[in-house]
Amino acid sequence: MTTRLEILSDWVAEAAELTQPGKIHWCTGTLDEYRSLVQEMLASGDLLQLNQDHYPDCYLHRSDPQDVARVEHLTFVCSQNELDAGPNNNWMAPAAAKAKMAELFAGCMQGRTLYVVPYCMGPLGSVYARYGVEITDSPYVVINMYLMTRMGQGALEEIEKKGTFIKGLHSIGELDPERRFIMHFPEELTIMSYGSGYGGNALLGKKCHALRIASYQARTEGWLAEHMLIIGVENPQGETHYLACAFPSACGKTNLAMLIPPESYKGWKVWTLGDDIAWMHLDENGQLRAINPEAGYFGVVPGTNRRTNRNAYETIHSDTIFTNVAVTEDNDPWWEDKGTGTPVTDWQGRAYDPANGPAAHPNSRFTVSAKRNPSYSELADAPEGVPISALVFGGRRRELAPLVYQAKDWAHGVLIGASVASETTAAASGEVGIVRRDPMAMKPFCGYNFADYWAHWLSFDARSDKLPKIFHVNWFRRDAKGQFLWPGFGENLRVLRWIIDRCEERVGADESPIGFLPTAAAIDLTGLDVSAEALAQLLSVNTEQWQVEMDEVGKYLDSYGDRLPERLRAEHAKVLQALA
Ligand code: OXD
Ligand code: MN
Repeated sequence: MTTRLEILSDWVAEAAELTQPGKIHWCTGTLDEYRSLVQEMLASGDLLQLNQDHYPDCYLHRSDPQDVARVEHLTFVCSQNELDAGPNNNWMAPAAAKAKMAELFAGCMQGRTLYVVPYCMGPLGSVYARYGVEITDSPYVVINMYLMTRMGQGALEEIEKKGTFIKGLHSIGELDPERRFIMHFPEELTIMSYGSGYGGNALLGKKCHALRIASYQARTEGWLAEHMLIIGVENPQGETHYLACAFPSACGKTNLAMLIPPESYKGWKVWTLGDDIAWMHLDENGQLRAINPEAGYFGVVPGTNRRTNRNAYETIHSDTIFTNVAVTEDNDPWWEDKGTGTPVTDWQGRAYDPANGPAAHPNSRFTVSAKRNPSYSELADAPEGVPISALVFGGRRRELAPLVYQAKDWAHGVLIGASVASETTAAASGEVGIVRRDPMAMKPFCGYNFADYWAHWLSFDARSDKLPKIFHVNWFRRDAKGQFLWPGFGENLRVLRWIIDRCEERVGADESPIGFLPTAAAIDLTGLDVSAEALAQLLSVNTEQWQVEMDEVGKYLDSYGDRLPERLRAEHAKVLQALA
């Protein structure tokens, strides 16, 4: 197979000339192709077979121990003008970045196969879908792209019709952290990634294309590419509302995306449309509609069990690629808090010894098709997407942020999004409990200057009077003894219910300087062991703490200098004034 699209065949020829592969393989995206790549990887030791009776068609990949996570310090946005990348990105001049990458890529695929992976982000043929081609020398990347995107012949045909696509060149190189860079050239719709085989660094459709490049395109084309899950919440009357929610890492995003309603919520159902990324467009009526550009999940494994996320737990019992988990005596995959089994071999393939740390890497992952999820919504494949009723921001805050509050209007909601912050957890290296600013949960993923990004968000209320309402949630508030005040997980549906009732104007609210709060009786506590006092604490606003917070937010916004939109500054001033 090859292509009739000259710019594509020329680019592949140019990449081959540079990287000197032994072979070129154009991916068709069939199940047979997937299976034969799996067989080759089993033969080469790149994949290990797991217990096929317990975990049919599940495999384990062990990555290089130095290559287990995204590398933000090696990730660059190479716009012509440094200011366009903004203080939120690492920047390198495009010419210097290209020279550096050309040196690294020179001859790097000798003796390897160069795979050409045409892929589609979003339902194939949807007006909201966008296309890309990843060139890679990693069969692990190819099989992950098969599960995570609509890849192969169908995507290629659409690319040939359109004549444009995002170019992504990737090589695992020597897997040397000293020779590793993830470069984005938003103005040229190009990505170059060298030296890592890991998830967000190497599956270029995900963070690199669907967030960094897409956020840049979205700004020029008038839409939003966001780090948000998408869910449908169906009530016993059969009405479904769609919500898009942004959370920094370690805030339970995948769990919320696959929420199972509590016992007392008979007749309620939560449908998953996406667990990580939402692309949102205004339709001709001014309704914001969302699609999930992805077709699969690349989720964190540790902590997944029947209680925390039964849907994910069931989803990953077949047709799953595990990366960096441990294995049991039965050759089953194992991870911390799985709730069953005992590890015998750790993620690096060593006999398990607690002295070496956790058995599964804390950032070990599952890759699986979204269609395997018991709560998968068929509308994830709808070309027109789903209408969004509410946008929800969240963070992990032991104090300060109430369980839920609502923005006063769109511009105030943009300020709330820009102020998102979360405490670091033990899951990442570094100090625990430090508050990090992560606007819209996009800090590592916005492909241009945050100041321009906020201006873009602010521009939407001039274009529509039917925009979603904006909310902020915090599942992690604690009492004076350090105990969580809210049980979280499935019980979070009680909060989503209030959010939906507000969107439908079915309940009133208390106005406070930071936004609208639920009245004391508005959060349903039936069958829940949360006292009225605990709920009052969960919903309380400490003015002094909020003044300190807003001062911090002000300093953070000021670090964007002149480019910061006046309107955002004015929103900030309004909240400060209300607190005074
Ligand atoms: C992810 C992330 O892997 O946000 O989804 O880091
Ligand atoms: Mn993510």
